[in-house]
Amino acid sequence: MNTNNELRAVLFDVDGTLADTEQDGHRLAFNAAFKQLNLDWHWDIDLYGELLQITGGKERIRHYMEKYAPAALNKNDLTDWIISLHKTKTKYFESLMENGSIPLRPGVARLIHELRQERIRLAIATTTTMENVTALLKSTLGEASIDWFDVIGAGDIVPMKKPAPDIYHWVLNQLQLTAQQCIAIEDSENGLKSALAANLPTLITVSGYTRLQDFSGAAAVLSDLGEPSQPFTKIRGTFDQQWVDYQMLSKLINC
Ligand code: XBP
Ligand code: MG
Repeated sequence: MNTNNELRAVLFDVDGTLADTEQDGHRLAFNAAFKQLNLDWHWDIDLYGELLQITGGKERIRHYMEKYAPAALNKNDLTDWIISLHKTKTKYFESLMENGSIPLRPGVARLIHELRQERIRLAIATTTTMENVTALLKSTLGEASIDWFDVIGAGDIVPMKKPAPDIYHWVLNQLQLTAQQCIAIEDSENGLKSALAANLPTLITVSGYTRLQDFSGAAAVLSDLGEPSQPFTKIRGTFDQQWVDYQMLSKLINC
């Protein structure tokens, strides 16, 4: 194994990694869209945790219909209907973000600022939509932060969503970097599988819905990125640091 790779870029997942957006963000947005369309669907916390196995909001809606509301599948414009329902959901999610209802997770802002100072390139590789990414960045880091990311790979830009590696391949190609020069930061098993399939070293910070998932192959598994005043809890990995910084990420890509 080559052990002198130089860290050139950090590829951040969004949902569950930058912010814990699923339970009190996306889930509420889905339910608000169902209500607006007079659907008697309600995704409670437990059901949403089950549905999160399917990445992509449109794919998740279709999966829900197949399993719990099959009668609703017999629309002759089903695909367009799902797209329209998802657009409504995205509008609700954007307004939740504009209200500042979901903060960044511990250590995220600190690490982003530090990486910028170290001239390490930043990128995003996410299953959610570009609209949701920009809404979250604007509400937490300010409008200018969108330009801090050299590449933002989001949603339908690729044909196959996580756990397929497509989004990470796309981002690496846009960065013109090799996987060995980068590290992915993820929160879920689907995200880890996607990043590993693209040969990316991957750091996991578990989130509300993912803490019991299988993170085999991760470079390290932590409670979060940590702060000097609020060290992370180490779940798996052999290192002494107590918060994630540029030096720790540089070591992790040479493990
Ligand atoms: C998590 C997802 C997304 C969100 C919902 O994305 O799977 O589908 O749950 O967002 P990430 P959309 O890769 O950032 O963890 O409804 O826009 O898909
Ligand atoms: Mg995620």
